[in-house]
Amino acid sequence: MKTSAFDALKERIESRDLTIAVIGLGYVGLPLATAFSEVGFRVVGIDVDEKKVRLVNRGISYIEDMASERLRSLVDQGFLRATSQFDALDTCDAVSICVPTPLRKTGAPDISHILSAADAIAEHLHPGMIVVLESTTYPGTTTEVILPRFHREAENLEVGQDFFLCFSPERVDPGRKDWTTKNTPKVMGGVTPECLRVGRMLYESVIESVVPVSSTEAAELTKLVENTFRAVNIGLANEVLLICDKLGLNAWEVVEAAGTKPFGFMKFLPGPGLGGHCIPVDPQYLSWKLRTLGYTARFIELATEINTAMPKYWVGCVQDVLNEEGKPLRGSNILVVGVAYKRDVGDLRESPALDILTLLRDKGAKINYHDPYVPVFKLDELEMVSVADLDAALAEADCVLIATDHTSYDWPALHKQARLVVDTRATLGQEQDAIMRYAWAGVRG
Ligand code: SAJ
Repeated sequence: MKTSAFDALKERIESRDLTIAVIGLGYVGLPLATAFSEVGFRVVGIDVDEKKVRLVNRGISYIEDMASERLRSLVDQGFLRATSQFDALDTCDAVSICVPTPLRKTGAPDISHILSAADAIAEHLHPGMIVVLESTTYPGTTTEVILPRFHREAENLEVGQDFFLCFSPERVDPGRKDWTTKNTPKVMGGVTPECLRVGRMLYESVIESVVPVSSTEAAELTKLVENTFRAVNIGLANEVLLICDKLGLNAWEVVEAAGTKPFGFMKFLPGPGLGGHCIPVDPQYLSWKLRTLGYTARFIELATEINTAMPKYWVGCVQDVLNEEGKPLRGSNILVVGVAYKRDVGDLRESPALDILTLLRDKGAKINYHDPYVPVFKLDELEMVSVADLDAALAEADCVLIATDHTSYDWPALHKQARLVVDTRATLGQEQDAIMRYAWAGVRG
């Protein structure tokens, strides 16, 4: 009797006699490719970025929380290789798509990377193949966008019978060491029950807990709910800051005190705004999809309004403290400490520090920054370099704005060296005010 595609895949997954393609070798794809090859699968990483391909094939990791040694041994043993050529898919029976899903300038989803990957897979789709989309996207992408592309190219192949299609959202928290690809529970939905069964078999060979849901749409929405939960609660934390500003109270003191409640409360802290390529972006995928259905996701819209207004609030704080010294912001030396979107990472994507620097520059301030994780970057057309001598920069600054609380800084020392500090991260703990004033003895005597 002819072995079904399902049985053939099941057998090859169990015997590890399977080559897996991971499309997109970023902070999600490379750890996933590594995890699959560590349990014995042959893995082909596919990325359009030749530099990433070269580094992987030389066993050099460009992901902050992955050691090169781990990568090198897998590459040397022949378990893992990278290429920019999609025809490698001809020898692959499993494909995980881990490509970026940013926003367009209009604020609408940009799933162009998913479409390119889907079209490439469609050209190489063959019986006994399983495809798992991991990229965060709006509900319906898998069945309404990807599946029709596959059917168009391979009309004779039936999903759930000849090939299998699932959605399983990534849950990588960049910089985190305790929760990894292997031990973070993974939600998965299949286009058909057979798709889900095959997807679970494949992923359970490398991930400790796979959480099945009833459809790919449910899995797509689950991810968006996770990140919308964070964006809305961070928006609430930032509104608590605005409320405390009106009441003359310290927002961190209040939030930390609320955080002592052992149940029914989850602590989020005020900050400079919302950064990263996930939390500011993913909720927009959900609100965009709902608008096409004639519904306004009001919590998402309100959280976005508050979070995106924070850079302007903090620049206003700098203006106010300088004003009390009789100094205009125009012409003042402002040092921004930390520009990455969150502590202990070097990622600048959507970082609110960039908005703060732009606002300061547009108001005529002389801007500088220091960030050990970001040696250089472009602010529009202006190339900015992290100041080499932090002590000297602190001495010259009329005001310091702390935007990212990297753990490498000696915060009490930095505060002592600064003349004025506007601290968006309460780096001295909640007993301090967000706006600190120090008479610098060396100047005033
Ligand atoms: N932020 C605050 N206050 C807070 C928490 C965060 O202002 O209380 C800011 C951060 O500074 C940062 C932004 O919000 O600019 C996003 O922070 P994040 O901690 O959510 O960091 P991400 O985007 O790197 O990672 C998140 C994951 N984070 C956590 O679960 C803690 C998780 O939501 C997703 O797995 C991941 O995005 C993703 O890839 O979707």
